[in-house]
Amino acid sequence: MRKRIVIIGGDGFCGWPTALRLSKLGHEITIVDNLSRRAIDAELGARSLTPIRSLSERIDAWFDVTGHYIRPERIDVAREYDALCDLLAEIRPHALVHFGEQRAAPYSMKDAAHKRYTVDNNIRATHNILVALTHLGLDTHLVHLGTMGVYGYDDAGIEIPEGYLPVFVADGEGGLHQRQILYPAAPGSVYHMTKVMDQRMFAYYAKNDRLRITDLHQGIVWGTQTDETRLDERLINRFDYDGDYGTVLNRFLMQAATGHPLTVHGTGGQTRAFINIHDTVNCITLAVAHPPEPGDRVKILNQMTETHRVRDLARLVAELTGVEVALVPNPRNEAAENDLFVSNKTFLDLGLHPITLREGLMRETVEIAERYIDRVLPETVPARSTWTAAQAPGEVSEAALSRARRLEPAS
Ligand code: NAD
Ligand code: USQ
Repeated sequence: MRKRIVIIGGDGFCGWPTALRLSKLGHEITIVDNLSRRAIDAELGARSLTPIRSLSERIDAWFDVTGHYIRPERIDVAREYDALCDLLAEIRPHALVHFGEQRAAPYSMKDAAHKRYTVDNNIRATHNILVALTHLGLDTHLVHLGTMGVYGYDDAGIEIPEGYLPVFVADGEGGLHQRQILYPAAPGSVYHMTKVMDQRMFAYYAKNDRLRITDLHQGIVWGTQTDETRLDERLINRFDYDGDYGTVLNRFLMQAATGHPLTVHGTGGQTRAFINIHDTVNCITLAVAHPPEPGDRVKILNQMTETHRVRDLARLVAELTGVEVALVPNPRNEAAENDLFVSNKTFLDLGLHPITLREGLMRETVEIAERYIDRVLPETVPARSTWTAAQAPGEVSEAALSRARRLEPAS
């Protein structure tokens, strides 16, 4: 069935390749974005490693290459509620995919202004969407990109279920009552905290207004290109590597390409969940095709394919590329070591064939980084945002940097 789909945040790293895939499948796509991510690059003096085109150039290129039209709408969904309502009333979408939030934990922890911006933007964006769908009486399936980070990394010693935890409550008279509760939240940054708050809003609107909601608890995304963004240079996806927005594996792959020592925070004992950008797109396509029924509780799916410890990833990348590993101070207030076991049963049952960390894909990502090496802004690499005054920036020592410079091949 051809669906009308609104993609909020469709100019971003996950949103752009998702918009292209859903458009290729024949759906009618509208991208809503306020281009705040591009503005934040300007604020930080950073930029995507890959030379991304403007949204209108991207959309024209997609039309040239495939004949599919994507409609762009510049709306700030956190602040322009009326414009959002007008658009949704006109389109009456079958599905709305919500990527439109400030998504970097380090950016959210910089200072009071960035904490406030992240909360204001993310909570208002999500609530505006929920209230607009409710008051317009739309039967739209809302698919939200949440995060594995809502569960926290507390070494629970159990497999993390998909959102809900069965608990047994003693009634004091010898009886035990089973309940399903949202898995206890333990966010590790102000950004992650907003995703916890999103969850509560979803639970309320699913119950009170019978909205159909899928919340995807996604792990760390790595890679950059998908089958669709690869079709034309003008469709290239963004690749963040700076200390605020670069996620760990992409940072390591880019650092390897430039001969920069890999910036392992602390001991690198943090275990995290990962997913390649190809599977992000595959999972969202599956989620859009399988909405819950009105009146169902929020459908929570863990969108990840594997877990890895940060220092093991660094070792893998070092073996692949010969780059040095540096243990730097951890700018974050997080457990130094943790294990992580996660269920991703629903996506496997829906037919996902997970793409796991493969040398080929890592090599491809390093090659992309090598191709655009001239665009690297070295001053943006260190992670300087600290969680509290007790942490220090994740900077590589001058000695390790000059050792790495000496090892660089002569050009
Ligand atoms: P991104 O920053 O590249 O994209 C987000 C897009 O949303 C940007 O284009 C931005 O301009 C837009 N946006 C932000 N606030 C908006 C607003 N108020 N109105 C309209 N548009 C707005 O981020 P991404 O990496 O594509 O992540 C997308 C979603 O997936 C986020 O919600 C994030 O929390 C989640 N997620 C990302 C990752 C990851 O590793 N990248 C992992 C897990 C979950
Ligand atoms: N890390 C390093 N070195 C670096 C960068 C990061 O050791 O150079 C470590 C961090 O200390 C952390 C881990 O790697 O322990 C992951 O950091 P990250 O920046 O890759 O991921 P995170 O901040 O958790 O955020 C990213 C996305 C966010 C998403 C989240 C999914 O930016 O939008 O929600 O991944 S998850 O981690 O599963 O919650």
